[in-house]
Amino acid sequence: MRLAEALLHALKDRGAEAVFGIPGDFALPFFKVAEETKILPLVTLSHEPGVGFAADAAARHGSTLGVAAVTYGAGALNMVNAVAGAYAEKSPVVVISGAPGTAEGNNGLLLHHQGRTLDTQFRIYREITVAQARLDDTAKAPAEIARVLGAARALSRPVYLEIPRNMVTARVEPVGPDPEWPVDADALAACADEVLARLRAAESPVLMVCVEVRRYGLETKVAELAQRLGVPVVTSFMGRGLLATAPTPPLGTYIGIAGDPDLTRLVEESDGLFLLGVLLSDTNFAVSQRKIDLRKTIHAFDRAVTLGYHSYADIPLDRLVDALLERLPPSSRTGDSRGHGWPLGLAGDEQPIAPMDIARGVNDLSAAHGPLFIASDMGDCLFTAMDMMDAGLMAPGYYAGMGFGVPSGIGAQAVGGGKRVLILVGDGAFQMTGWELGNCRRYGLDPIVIVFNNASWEMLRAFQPESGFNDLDDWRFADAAAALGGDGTRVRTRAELKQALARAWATRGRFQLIEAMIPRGVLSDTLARYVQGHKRHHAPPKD
Ligand code: S1T
Ligand code: MG
Repeated sequence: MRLAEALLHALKDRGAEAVFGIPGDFALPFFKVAEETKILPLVTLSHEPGVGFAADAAARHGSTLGVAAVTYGAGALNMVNAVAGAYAEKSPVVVISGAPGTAEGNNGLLLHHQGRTLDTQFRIYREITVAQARLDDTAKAPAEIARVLGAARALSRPVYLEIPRNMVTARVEPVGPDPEWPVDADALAACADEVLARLRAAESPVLMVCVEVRRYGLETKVAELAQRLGVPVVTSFMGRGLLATAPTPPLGTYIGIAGDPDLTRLVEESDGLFLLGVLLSDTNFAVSQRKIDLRKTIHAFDRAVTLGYHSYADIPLDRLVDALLERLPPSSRTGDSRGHGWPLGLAGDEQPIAPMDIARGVNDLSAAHGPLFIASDMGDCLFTAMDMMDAGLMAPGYYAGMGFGVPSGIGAQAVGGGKRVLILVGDGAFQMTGWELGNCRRYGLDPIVIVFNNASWEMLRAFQPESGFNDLDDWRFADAAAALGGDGTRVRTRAELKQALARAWATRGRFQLIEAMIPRGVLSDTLARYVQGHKRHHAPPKD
């Protein structure tokens, strides 16, 4: 079969659900095969950062591979930030880049889209992907594809494939299965025994879950594990949204000083904290009320399990969870569930809108109609989301890059069987990638988009209130919605917000944009506490 077909079949066999992309002349042959064979649906967007975010979102949403296809140079290099974010947050995005044909570099001319040398792009991507291949050899291509996709799946990080344009239709054998990754069964058994012994010896064990649990598709098993262990479950900040639809959802999200004080105490006073798939990042742990002694935790991450002062290598998370389940009898115990009620009851009055009002309004509708999957950008919208019911949440909670919200929501709905997604985004982030909404109509997508418009880079203002550059202009995003194929409403009061939310929930078939005007300086409670916590940690020394 043709090389591009072999690759597309390999992606589909491994669970990929769509190809997101923007073509260019070096990528036209690949896009032609993708469109004509229909092996995977092709979703084109407007700007490569959006392509990267949408592919990342598809990976996060389906616990599978996401696919981003771009052209050489101008396209691929335009997507670097999104792929770096996927690397940081462990999302297995497969970057497929078109490239000059195998003999095109030989005639002495510089080629368009060439940065420094013809290898520049490959070398840049080597830094932000875990495996790479240039598919320039028909005999080797199938094994190279299996090796690279295998690495994406085993390590749950991005990978890079470059296809010289004359190779797209070259004949190759089909792609075989992923190569095996070594696991020492004895080490796995010893590790599982030791983890259980540690947990049993603890007086107040706690299980914290984070993104790897979702990346490896382990939510159902981990919910079962928590029940059998009989330990309370919390998510990290980055893991927010995990197990949201489990029979016993987590108690809540650990955000140190910014979060629920009881939950913070539970985590920080635990003598058996089991960090399952947890990123040890500043966003997850820097705002601790009391410093957590990480040497006393059990930490499973990146195929290693660390207990105190020693580590087991080559322990995949799924194998660890299986080994723990094998050692524990089923339990009929029902665990502690989210005890703290969600804020409900948005008042329909003439007061201006604060972020918490948006949480209330969303929760009122979620309580009535069932919660939606949430895609959030960085900004106060993400901190506000900590008070929202969700059916899963994705956000750049660690990498903290802006621009993720809108395209990731589009990506999630594109692969989610049409299930509606709620997108939360600040005005600053909307300025970056909000235009991608113009692609919803072509693909029949109808997300609900709430723009937290404070005409401000408000998070930055919170850290540095004296700087005038954080004042943004008022862009009137709602007015642009109709031109982009959706409906837009700008709201200033809680009554208007309530009405707009109800209308958005009731209207299907077009994206619904609610531009919620929030006065500058008004933060969610969580962000206000988070900023205080950070300022305390990073305060300059007193003379
Ligand atoms: N550029 C990109 C791509 N990502 C970033 N996170 C930043 C810059 C820095 C930055 C923040 S927060 C923030 C910026 C510019 C302001 C966000 O403004 P807006 O989207 O309107 O949200 P809000 O007003 O709620 O803050 C971070 C975290 O470093
Ligand atoms: Mg803002």
